[in-house]
Amino acid sequence: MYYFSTCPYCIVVRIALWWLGLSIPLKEVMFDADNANELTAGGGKFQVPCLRIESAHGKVRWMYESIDIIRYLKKI
Ligand SMILES: N[C@@H](CCC(=O)N[C@@H](CS)C(=O)NCC(=O)O)C(=O)O
Repeated sequence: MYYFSTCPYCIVVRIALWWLGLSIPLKEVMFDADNANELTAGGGKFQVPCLRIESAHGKVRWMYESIDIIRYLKKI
């Protein structure tokens, strides 16, 4: 998940991750230009939180809204 530490929406999702006992790779975008470029190029805009979801078949989806991300995480 792409995030930056002072983003309140990211904080909510990170609390949900903790609550759900999930551990996923976190990519910081405020100080890491490579991560920021990856997010903008892949997802289409610079907005966090953004969850990059890769299916077993290799299909990639970029999910932006915090509420949608939390709903998705609760189901996995
Ligand atoms: N409705 C979105 C709002 C996300 C949002 O506003 N994120 C801010 C950071 S807190 C953002 O990425 N802004 C773009 C920027 O800083 O350029 C959500 O719930 O995820």
